[in-house]
Amino acid sequence: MYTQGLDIKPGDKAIPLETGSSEAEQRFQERIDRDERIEPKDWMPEGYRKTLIRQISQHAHSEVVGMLPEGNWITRAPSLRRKAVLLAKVQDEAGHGLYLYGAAETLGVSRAELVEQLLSGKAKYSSIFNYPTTTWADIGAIGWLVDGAAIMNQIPLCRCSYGPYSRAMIRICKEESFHQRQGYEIMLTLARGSAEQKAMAQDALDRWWWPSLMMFGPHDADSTHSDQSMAWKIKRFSNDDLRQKFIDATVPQGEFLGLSFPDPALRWNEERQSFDHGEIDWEEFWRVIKGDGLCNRDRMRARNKAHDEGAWVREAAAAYAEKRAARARAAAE
Ligand code: BYC
Repeated sequence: MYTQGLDIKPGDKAIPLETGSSEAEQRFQERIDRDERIEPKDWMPEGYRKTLIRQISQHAHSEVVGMLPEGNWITRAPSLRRKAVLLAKVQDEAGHGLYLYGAAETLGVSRAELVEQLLSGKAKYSSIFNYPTTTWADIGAIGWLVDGAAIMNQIPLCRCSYGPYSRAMIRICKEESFHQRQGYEIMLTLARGSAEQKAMAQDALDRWWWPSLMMFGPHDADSTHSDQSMAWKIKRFSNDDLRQKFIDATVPQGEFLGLSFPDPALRWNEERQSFDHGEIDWEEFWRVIKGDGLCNRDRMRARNKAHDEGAWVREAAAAYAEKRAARARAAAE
């Protein structure tokens, strides 16, 4: 989701609301207001470009780091079918990372620079991937809840004002939808299985519910970027609105599973036609984001190791590309 290299600290209203101070900015905002897509070669305010690089790269990093908790279960999936499906899902996440790095590159930043920001710990990625996957049911809970939250957050991004990001999101959302279903199917199988399997599903829901709600970001009042991102139509809904939509869609799914949610304040509000819920532990949210979650250090170690061990592949690919280019040059002479 983010490059801290851009120096925006939580709590800052760091990028000022554009007030149409220049003619170009005013024309830009008019294009946004008409729901036109902004393309890479179009003029854009520097703040718009930086906001997109921050969000798209944070998103790309999340996809790549997100492969780790699930990758942990590929060798221990309970059947060949489950293993094949999980492998495909984890490969999809790598693909999402690639589309998103590609979209960020259209804004004039290199992939190497973005990856360096992740590996050095400067860049943020989603808080959710700093929690451990301790049982097979966690793979079900991640698909159901984490991919479910991702879809709720990402469907509106298919209408994001920046063309390359919105187009990448269309394909990503289709794949996320398959991911969500495979997770729910695992939960359903466990919930209808033995008492021990049902207990495992309940335990996974207990551990993943609150972190999934944190994926939507801080309360609107504490969200640094929402106002400007909504004015630019990068974001179409606020963090709290999307979180509420996710709760309203997910609670009936949990009830169908016969599981209970770890929130005693969760109840249907007839007047609002929505679920009331308890307060998120924001202290935990900020602690995880700042690098002190259960798995932050492990995740960074694993990504750095993979990067170092992949150096020969990057070198070989660069040498091959150079050889082909030299051959093409020689043929053209
Ligand atoms: N975790 O002003 P706000 C996936 C940061 S991948 C970490 O509201 P914004 C999947 C935020 O960056 C899931 N940091 O920010 C993959 C900001 O810090 P800075 C990733 C968070 O950008 C594999 C500060 O808090 N999805 O689904 O307007 C397998 C203030 O927040 C988080 C995306 O990236 C967090 N949860 O709104 C399965 C979607 N929340 O930058 C699934 C695209 C907030 O000022 N991103 N922060 O230092 C977005 O939609 C938005 O960036 C957010 C945050 C809604 C997440």
